[in-house]
Amino acid sequence: MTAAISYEHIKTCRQSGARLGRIHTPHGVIDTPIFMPVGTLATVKMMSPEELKEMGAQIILSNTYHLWLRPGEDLVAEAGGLHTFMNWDRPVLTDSGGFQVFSLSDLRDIDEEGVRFRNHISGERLFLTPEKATRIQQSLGADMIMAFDECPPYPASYDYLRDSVARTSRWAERCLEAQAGNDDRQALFGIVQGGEYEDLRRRSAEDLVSLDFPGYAIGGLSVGEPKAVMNDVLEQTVQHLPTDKPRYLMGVGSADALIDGAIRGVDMFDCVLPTRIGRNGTCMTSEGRKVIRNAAFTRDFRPIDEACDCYTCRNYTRAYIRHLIKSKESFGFRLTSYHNLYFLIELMGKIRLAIKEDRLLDFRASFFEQYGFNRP
Ligand code: PRF
Ligand code: ZN
Repeated sequence: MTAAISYEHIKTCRQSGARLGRIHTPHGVIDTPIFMPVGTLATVKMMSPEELKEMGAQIILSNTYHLWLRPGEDLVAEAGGLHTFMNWDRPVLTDSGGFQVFSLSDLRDIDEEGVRFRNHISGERLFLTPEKATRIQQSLGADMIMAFDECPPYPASYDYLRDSVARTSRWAERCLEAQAGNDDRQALFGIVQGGEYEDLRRRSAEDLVSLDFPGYAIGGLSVGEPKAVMNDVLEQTVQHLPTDKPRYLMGVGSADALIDGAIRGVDMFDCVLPTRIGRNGTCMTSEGRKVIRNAAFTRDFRPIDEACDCYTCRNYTRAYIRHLIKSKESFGFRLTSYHNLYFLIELMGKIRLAIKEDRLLDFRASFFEQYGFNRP
């Protein structure tokens, strides 16, 4: 059996401990640490695959939960899989649906077998299990797929989290069984949970590592806990993960958290943040976030970020983009989404260069200074 992916470690930053590497996948190689734009419904909202390539996106993420409900995994498989269906020939990762069931559906009911809930579109009763989530992801055909986990709300009690971690470990084992024979085509990641408790995180990581996944995700963070808690949990969780497999911090995409995650040894990140706040008229810039809808920009004929050389910043002004966004013109949403994604992709490139040159802590200090510590 050959593995679908492999992690190639290039070097560790002598100043910060961050890792520079590459992940080899069936659809090509990605440089790590990396940010993955989110294409929930087999499209990164407002962006064509050509635009994503132009801005330097190397991999995108999509969602099992949404594609299962619409258009259905069988249709995607009939099209030839997610890559062909959406005309994206670079790597893809799918999330398992665990998190989306908890955040989107109501009336969910968890037991050992799986999660019963109502479809957030039609109200229909549905049931998702580790086996089903794995099979759906096999039909979708992403390069990297995720185990079906429970992401408990924050805060949750120690007793609840302890039982939840144990169940997530049993579910991870069932996902691996459902994945048997498919390992050479898709890499299944285990997801570490355990809330803010050090011993539970450790137990979760050790359970999953003993099952020998080709990659590990860190879930249950960025769910409302203070940033310092996230960084502490990350720091200690990563210690229990193998150094020869990729580590993926799920649902994290603010500029400061990407830097702080990389410093703690994370290789992969994803988040809807850049596209979501972009459609809302907010831009990430080298000077912190700018709410481009604000009246202050009415007559501002400078680019969104004077330090940015993206398509949006080379061609359009704050005043024009503000006008488009206020008029709800889709071109405005496209321009802000493009800029925000470009900003994070460029940031990851700068992080990788700083790791290569052993100066990621210096980079962090100057970035935070310019960005404004309290304006992540
Ligand atoms: N589990 C899964 N997907 C996720 C999360 C998780 O805990 C998170 C938490 N930030 C985002 N996406 N399966
Ligand atoms: Zn720009």
